[in-house]
Amino acid sequence: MKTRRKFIQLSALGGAAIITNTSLAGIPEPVQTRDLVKEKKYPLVISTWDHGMLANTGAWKVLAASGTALDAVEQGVRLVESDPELTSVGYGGLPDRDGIVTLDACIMDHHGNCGAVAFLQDIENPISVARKVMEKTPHVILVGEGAKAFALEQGFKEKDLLTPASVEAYKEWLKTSKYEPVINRENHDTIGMLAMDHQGNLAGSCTTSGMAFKMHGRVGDSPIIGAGLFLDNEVGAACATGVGEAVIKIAGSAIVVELMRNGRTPQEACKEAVQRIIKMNKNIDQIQVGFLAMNKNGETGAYAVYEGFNYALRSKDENRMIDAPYFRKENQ
Ligand code: SD4
Repeated sequence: MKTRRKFIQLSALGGAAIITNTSLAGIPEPVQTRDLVKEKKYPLVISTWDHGMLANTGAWKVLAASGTALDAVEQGVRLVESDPELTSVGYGGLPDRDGIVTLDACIMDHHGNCGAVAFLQDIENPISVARKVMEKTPHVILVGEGAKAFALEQGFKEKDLLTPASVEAYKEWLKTSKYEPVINRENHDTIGMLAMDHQGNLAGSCTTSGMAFKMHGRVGDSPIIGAGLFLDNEVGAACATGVGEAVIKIAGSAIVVELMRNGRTPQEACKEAVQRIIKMNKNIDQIQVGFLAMNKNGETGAYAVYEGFNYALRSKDENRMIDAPYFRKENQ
């Protein structure tokens, strides 16, 4: 075991230290060089798309006050769920092909506890219901009427989630759609959020109104642990955005975390997961998927099929948007 005195000597070398070994002849030999004093990069929060900036302000309030990553990822995405201007999440989210707003969300903590709701209606903040599922029930996922009844029982208020703008968009869609649900590249903007708190613990959340004008009853990747969100507190965390069907088929976020476990950086892991999606989908022309990841060192990365995916990062030093690398340009 390293003694305190030895540790101080090594630290005094200024970060990069030479670890020595004693040879048979008794002569110390350098055997490796490494950074002993890693700069602490957390607390830290990242989240998908432009609305990630708004979400990060909520999460940062919690993290800066030494709150937990779990509270941060809940409070952060609630702001996006409650914003009527944002048409892909919560209140104001675009409805399904029957004109009904149905919401999917999940949340996960550093112990691997998780909760989710799917096909939830008339409740503004599905992420908070997902957290209650995690904390107050022996289950992981509640759906539809059961999820709503549970939410009401927990004190959530019923609310009409349609806004004048989303009703207008639905009427426009009806004019040309022939009631056909479509998979296309425009159907994205789920908010996925990953945070690491002062303790170095991870948590994640993911919430969406899903693919606009989807079939009634359709559930995407966002509330599915392992698809839309996954984390392992020893390794890192990942979340997904884009066409949920494609993400589910490769267990997307779980794969990204496993790739990081095997030594990939967050960006390399996201890139490899995207490559799998490209390989398995003949109709990739219509499929945008982006992955976002963070490892336990506080390194972050992302990758997407198409140009245009970005994420927001907030730490003590930074508050900015970062463009994700991609395989294809928008006009391809
Ligand atoms: C889904 N992944 O329901 C979601 C859609 C989305 O950004 O908006 N993702 O498939």
